[in-house]
Amino acid sequence: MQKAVLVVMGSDSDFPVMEPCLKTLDSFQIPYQVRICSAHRSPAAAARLAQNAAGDGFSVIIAAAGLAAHLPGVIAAWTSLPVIGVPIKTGALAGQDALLAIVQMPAGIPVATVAIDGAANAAILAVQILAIASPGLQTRLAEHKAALAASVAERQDRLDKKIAERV
Ligand code: RP5
Repeated sequence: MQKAVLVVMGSDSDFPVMEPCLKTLDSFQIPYQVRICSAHRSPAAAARLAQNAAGDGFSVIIAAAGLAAHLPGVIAAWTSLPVIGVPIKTGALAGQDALLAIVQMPAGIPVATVAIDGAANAAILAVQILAIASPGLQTRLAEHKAALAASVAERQDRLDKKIAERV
């Protein structure tokens, strides 16, 4: 598969939160690469990574960072690929700082921001972007939604049983 996702995180300390992102991409059989890169500690490398991403064959970038989380915005500044930002819950403000830093991009440079620690949703959004040009991925996304609907029906069954046991 030609199209792929570049997953960038500000530190290896972000990896535990980002593992569901990789698992979700795996479940859709999406090829990806993971790079550690910091807007503050390695700004030149961050710029290079973003500038080269399209030429390296990537179609979507997921960028995760905590604290004063400039990484997704800096990446978005250096590429025209869609960038999905994941605010990481860490530090004194528990991810609220990262959420606001990532979501409040000035007009002209968007970052599609998911919830604090929303790693799995970042992956699904990336798959949805790739699926625009892939009927196969569209089918897999439809199956994903059907599985979600089935899980709600199972929850209803479990709740019905619990309520019946009470009386
Ligand atoms: C951010 O600072 C990283 O994305 C991470 O969430 C946070 C803390 O990084 P470390 O000090 O653990 O490397 O740049």
